Amino acid sequence: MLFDIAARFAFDGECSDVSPYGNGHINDTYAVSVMTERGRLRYILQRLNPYVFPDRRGLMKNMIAVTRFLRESVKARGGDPERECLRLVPTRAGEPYLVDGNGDVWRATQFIENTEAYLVADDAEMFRDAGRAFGEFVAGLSDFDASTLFEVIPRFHDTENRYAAFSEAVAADRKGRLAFVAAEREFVEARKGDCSLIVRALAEKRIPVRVTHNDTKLNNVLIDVDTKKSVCVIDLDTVMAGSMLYDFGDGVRAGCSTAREDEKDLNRVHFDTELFGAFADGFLTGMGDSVTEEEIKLMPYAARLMTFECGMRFLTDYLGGDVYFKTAYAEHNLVRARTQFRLVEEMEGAFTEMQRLCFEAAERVRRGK
Ligand code: ADP
Ligand code: GN1
Ligand code: MG
Repeated sequence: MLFDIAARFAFDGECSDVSPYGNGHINDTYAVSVMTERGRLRYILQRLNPYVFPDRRGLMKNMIAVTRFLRESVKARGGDPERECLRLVPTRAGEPYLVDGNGDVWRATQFIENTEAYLVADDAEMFRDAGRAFGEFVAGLSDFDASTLFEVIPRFHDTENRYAAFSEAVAADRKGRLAFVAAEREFVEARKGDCSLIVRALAEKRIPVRVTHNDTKLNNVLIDVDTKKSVCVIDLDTVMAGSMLYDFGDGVRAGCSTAREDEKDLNRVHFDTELFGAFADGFLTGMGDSVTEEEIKLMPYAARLMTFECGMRFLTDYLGGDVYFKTAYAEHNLVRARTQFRLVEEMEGAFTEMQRLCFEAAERVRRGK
């Protein structure tokens, strides 16, 4: 069946292998190998998650428009568009993606070789450069008209909305799991007031609406295995109108931990301020001079809030029966929620230092280092 799907894409040769690939929580991702006269070539084949993305046609329209635009931005700055930008491989019928007999949507992209998606950064330099790539991504789309993008997941980073979903999951307690999460529930409820921070700043126009990635975890940028430089921002499913604070905050959430997102031993999970400073520096460097004072001021708050939001989403999914994120075992979402809350606690403790690091990074970038 997978070979039949793969055979419908205009790959450069006969498909010899299709294997599950990567660590994404949402789509079904496969690496496809094909034999060609020049040797083996690889592609990425993905079935888009129908539960998470009801409007997969809108999603693909966004991806097509965004990659087309980014390709030009990469060329304009003298980069290599084949490595620094995703390229969709059309179907043999000439369509940009495939809809199968079940209504499932499949897409294929060129495999960007000699890169890796990291779950944890090797060091601060690697993470600084990931920040640079995510910042450049936002800057590269600054002239893209945000109003032309479909809102693939409505109110995706509207944390008030996420809190409401959490409260509904608590009230429904669909799987009888509420009894196991008293401490986590209390943790979330004590921070209800934080949820308005970014939505309100956007609504009051204190910060600009930008085209943002919205899912800037470290493994959504491919890193060159030799140079350790970030080559290509991937996973464009959630590119929508948003705030740079979402991208900065989510990047910190995912990358400033000393452990993996699903580490069970919380003694290993710490918020690393050195990584935070490096990411802030990289991100602001990548964004260039378009960043505003208010955005800079809110960056440390956004880091805390995006981490809190993600923990709340994992907990909501745990209560709702693991219908959204892929899980490998029954407590997986709870384990993930706990790591996020541990990071939030530590960020609360380190908050003054985070503010200092952000302002220093902004100063450095302003002075051109
Ligand atoms: P998900 O939405 O499920 O996270 P992604 O689009 O992020 O799906 O893809 C999952 C993983 O597949 C990535 O983390 C990365 O390891 C790998 N991947 C995706 N696209 C490519 C590509 N074009 N080249 C190489 N690896 C890729
Ligand atoms: C999901 O798709 P992936 O695995 O890169 C999720 C993000 C979460 C992240 C947590 C569309 O990202 O929002 O922050 O898991 N993506 C979607 O690891 O919900
Ligand atoms: Mg991903």
